[in-house]
Amino acid sequence: MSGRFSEAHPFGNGHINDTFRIRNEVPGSPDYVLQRINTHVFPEPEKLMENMSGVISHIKHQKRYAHLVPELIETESGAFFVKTESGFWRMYRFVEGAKSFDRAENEQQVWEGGFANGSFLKALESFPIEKLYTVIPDFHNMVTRIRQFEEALETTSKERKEWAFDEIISIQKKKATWIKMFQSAVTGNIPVRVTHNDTKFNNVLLSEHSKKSCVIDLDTVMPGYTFFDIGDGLRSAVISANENESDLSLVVVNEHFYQSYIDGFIDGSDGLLTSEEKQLIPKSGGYMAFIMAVRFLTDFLKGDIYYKTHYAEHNLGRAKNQLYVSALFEGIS
Ligand code: ADP
Ligand code: GN1
Ligand code: MG
Repeated sequence: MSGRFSEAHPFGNGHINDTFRIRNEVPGSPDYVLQRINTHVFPEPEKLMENMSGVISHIKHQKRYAHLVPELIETESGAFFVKTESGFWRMYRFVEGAKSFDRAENEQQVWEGGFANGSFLKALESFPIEKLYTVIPDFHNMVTRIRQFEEALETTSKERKEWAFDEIISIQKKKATWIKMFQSAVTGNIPVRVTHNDTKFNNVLLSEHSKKSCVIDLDTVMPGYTFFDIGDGLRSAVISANENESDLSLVVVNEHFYQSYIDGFIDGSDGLLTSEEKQLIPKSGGYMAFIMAVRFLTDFLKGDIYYKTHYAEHNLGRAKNQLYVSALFEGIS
């Protein structure tokens, strides 16, 4: 770290952690990003930081991929986090000349997003997967997510159940299809890889330079399947409005973006994907949008305890949006 603290202000649109940009008042010295880890979501932050620092170091040691992850700042005692009364904190160097977008603006951005996420998998091909902790078990397991949804249905208030009536029915109608897809995918011949697991479009800082974007939000890096990362990218990068949009007439799949994301991802992953993994791509966007709907609705039924929300029906609106997106993808797969 270098320079002198000037000011700190809340930054970005993440749903989980508290993020601040730290301005540096010394010209030529970098800004920093300070984050308080959400320990409700991540009850074992030390393990998460061990995963994250290992993954970042592995990628930074490969010249070709060094730009792909942010630099974590070490404390004076050599740790990558600080635990204080106010929480569990970590810091990165601010990535200059790059920006995160909640919604893609053009095909090139979408391709770069796919390329960055595909490159991330390739860069971690040689990472010793057995060293990773599973930070959130069954994170994208549909069976588990449906079970959590059904438990929430049992304990929620009558009022919330009535509010969410249509979305509850939609999930009940489609759950068997997506459980089946999950089970046949994971019992098929697909490799377990080191995956990112949170490849939402705004978790890529798009660079001014092609193929130099940076993947952030590495909290959930753990063993997973490629279709999680492709699907999460598709559901968030190729739709004309993001998951917060409540006017569904604005929610449309851009088919050019769709193909660009896949092309970018495949180019970035540089020969890594097997034909079985490629076969899952057409279902992956629908799968990930549906699992997001289940998770948003579960959180709504539980009283909005997981995701940051800005108004009372926010999670319900996100669930409605993602159910709609999932159905749109089914229409084109
Ligand atoms: P959350 O887990 O809450 O989503 P993120 O790690 O995604 O938190 O960070 C939130 C936002 O902060 C990002 O969308 C991005 O805009 C910004 N951000 C995070 N890390 C950096 C960084 N190293 N450089 C620049 N911006 C960053
Ligand atoms: C959360 O941290 P953020 O906002 O990038 C969530 C993801 C969801 C996403 C939906 C740890 O991601 O799984 O896809 O919200 N992260 C965690 O917007 O639950
Ligand atoms: Mg994020």
